[in-house]
Amino acid sequence: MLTVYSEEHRHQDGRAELINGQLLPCFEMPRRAEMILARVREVGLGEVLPPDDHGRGPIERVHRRDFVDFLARAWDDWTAAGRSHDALPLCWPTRTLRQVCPETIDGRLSYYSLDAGTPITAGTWRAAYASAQVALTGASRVAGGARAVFALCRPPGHHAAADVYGGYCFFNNAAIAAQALRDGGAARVAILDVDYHHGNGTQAIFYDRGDVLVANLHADPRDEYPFFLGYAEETGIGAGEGANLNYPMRHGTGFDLWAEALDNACRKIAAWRADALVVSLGVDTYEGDPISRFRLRSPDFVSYGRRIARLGLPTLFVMEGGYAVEAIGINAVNVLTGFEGE
Ligand code: OKP
Ligand code: ZN
Repeated sequence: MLTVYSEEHRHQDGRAELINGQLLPCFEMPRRAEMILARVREVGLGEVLPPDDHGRGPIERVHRRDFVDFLARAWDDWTAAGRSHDALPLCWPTRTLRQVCPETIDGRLSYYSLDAGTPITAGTWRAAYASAQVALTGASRVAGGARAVFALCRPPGHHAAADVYGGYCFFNNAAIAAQALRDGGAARVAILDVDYHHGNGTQAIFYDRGDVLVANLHADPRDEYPFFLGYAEETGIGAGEGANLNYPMRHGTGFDLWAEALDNACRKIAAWRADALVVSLGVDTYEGDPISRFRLRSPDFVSYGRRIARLGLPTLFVMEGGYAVEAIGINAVNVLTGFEGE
C-alpha cells in the first residue's frame, strides 16, 4: 500500500493545551506521525511519497474562504498584537451571544474555534495545509485506480467543520478527500470514522447531503468530548436524511461490542452502494490511550482492517487521532496490514 507523507507536519508543535482544568503538554505531537512512518518502513508496507500541491481550491470546496483566510493570517495577526507564545481562544459565542465575527485576533480565535485544546503556532498553517495536501494526493491516487492508499495526515481533521477548528484539527482532511473523490467522478462516497472521538466536523459538513454517507463509531458524547454532537438520533437532514450513522459506545467498550458496531456500519455502507471509501483512522480506541476510554488491543486492529477490506471498495485511509505514542505505529499499521492480508 502506498503511503503519502509530508515532513511539514513538524511545524505544528504546540506547547500546551487546556485539558482537565490544566495547561498540559500537547498530546497531539510531531512524534505521533514519526512513529507511524517508522512502522510503515519497518513492516515494508510499500512506497512512501510526498504530496503534490493541489492548492487552496479543493480545501475551499469544504471550508469557507473566510475561515481559510483566518487560518492563513492568524499567527501574523497574533504576533502583531504583541504575543510570541501559542495562540489560544478564551471565550465562545454560546447561547445568548451573537454569531458575529470580530475584527481583533482574540475575537476571531474565539469565533472560529470550538475549544482551547488546539494551539495555533508559528507553523500551524504550513502543517495544516500540508496535511490537507497529503489527503488530496491520496484521494487522487484512489481516483486513479489504486485499491488503497494511506494518507499519513497530521494534524488530524475530523473535528474541523466548514468554518470551525478545534480538537487538534484545522482542515478536515477526510472531508476534503471525500469531496475530491466526488469531484473526480465517484457518485457516492462513504466515510467511516473509527476514531475514539465523534467526528463532529465531518458529520456537520455532509449532514444535508445524500451523496456522502458518514458513519461514526465513537465514545458516547454524553460522557466524552466533543459532547455536543454524535448522538444516535442524528441521522441527517433533507437530502442527507438516512446518510448519517452514529454508533456511540460507553467508556470501557472492548473489541466484541466495538466490532459489532463496525460490522453493522459496514453492512449499511455496502447496502448504500458506495463507489469509494474514506476511513478516518484514529487509533485512540486502544486500551493504552492516555486520553481515551475504550479497550481495544493491538491485534484487534488487524482484525478490523480485514473487515474493512471485505467491503471491496477503493479505500483511502486518512490518519486522525491516537495518543499512546509508543504503540501508535503498531496499531495504525496493523489496520493497514489487516486490510492488505484479506
Ligand atoms: C482529537 B481526535 C478529553 C480531552 C479532549 C480534545 C480531544 C481531541 C481529540 N479528555 N481534548 O479525535 O483524536
Ligand atoms: Zn480521537
